[in-house]
Amino acid sequence: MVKILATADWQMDMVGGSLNPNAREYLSAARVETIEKILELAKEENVDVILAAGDLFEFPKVSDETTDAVARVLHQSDVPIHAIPGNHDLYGSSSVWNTPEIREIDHFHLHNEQTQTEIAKGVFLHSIPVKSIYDIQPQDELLEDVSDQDGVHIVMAHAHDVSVGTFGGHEDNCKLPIDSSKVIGKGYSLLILGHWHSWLEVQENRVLYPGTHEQTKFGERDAGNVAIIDVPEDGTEPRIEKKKVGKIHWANVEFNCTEKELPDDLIEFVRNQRDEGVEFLKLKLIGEVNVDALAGAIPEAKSACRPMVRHLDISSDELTRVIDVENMTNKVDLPMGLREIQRSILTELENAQGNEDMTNNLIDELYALYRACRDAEIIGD
Ligand SMILES: [Mn+2]
Repeated sequence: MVKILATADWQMDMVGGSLNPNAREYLSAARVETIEKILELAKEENVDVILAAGDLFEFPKVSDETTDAVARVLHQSDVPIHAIPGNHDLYGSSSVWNTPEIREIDHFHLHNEQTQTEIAKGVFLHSIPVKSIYDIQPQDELLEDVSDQDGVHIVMAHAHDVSVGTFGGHEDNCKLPIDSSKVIGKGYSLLILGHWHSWLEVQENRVLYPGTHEQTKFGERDAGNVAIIDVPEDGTEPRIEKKKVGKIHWANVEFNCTEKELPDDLIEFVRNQRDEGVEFLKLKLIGEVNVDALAGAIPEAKSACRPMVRHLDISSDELTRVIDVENMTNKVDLPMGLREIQRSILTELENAQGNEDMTNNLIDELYALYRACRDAEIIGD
């Protein structure tokens, strides 16, 4: 029995552009810590070898800090690691792979050419590196049929599995096809793939995307895992076990504002998310709100909630605005003069229905007016 830990897509040095600067820093530190966790798990589980299926780095050349941090962590373990370059971290003389820091980690083996390595007695690893992001030759064609050969054969590649479906928007400019059913058909016991960030067992116990170790963005379905795999040396079916290693809990949820007490219900909702461990939260507001809620309660809720989590992204774009000028003029009791300004903004708002930009500007104006009145203690909170 050979025991493998499979991982991929560490994307070290990624920018995390949609996050605020603090969250970005937190995420980039977590990406290093989680590698440490992977290595601890490898030791605990007593694995023979770690397979890392490409895109370990976000770019072929990364910052000195990232190179140093990754090398430092990898030195904490002596479990052999076999890795391939993916489309993000192509091999080259000036690439991160060729820095002394990485090159001299003696248990780290980069396969920048297609190779066959005996990782245990009678167990062969076939590594297929990405050599060009424009490659459109199916990678399964690079593999010979091993059905009649002795031993157990495992493949590691960084590719898009066409047996799952079409390219559907994922890295459109970068095809890298492979047909996993053809790989298994050629007598290989196990195929470990990189490129997709969520865990996906394409063929039970045979074909796996372990996904990224630490989620990279909102919308990844099931990221933050590695696999522990037992591979029997007699060629019978391997056994894949999923292990959660990712640290950061991301959530992408909706909040329906219709008939809610605002801002309180919204604040309570975010507080509950935080209490459940969510650190990066993307919240889409839906339903109906009055314009005064949009100009008052919702901005208030946003300010109250922002410090509750490490990253908060609240979108109001899909809210339906209900504008009732009479009702609002009566509700917010402004002195003469200001009352006229309020009424004119509300009337313009009524007329701006359907014009997104103008509506947003007017709501900002209304919010500024209420804010100023509150600051001057003309109206209460
Ligand atoms: Mn990739």
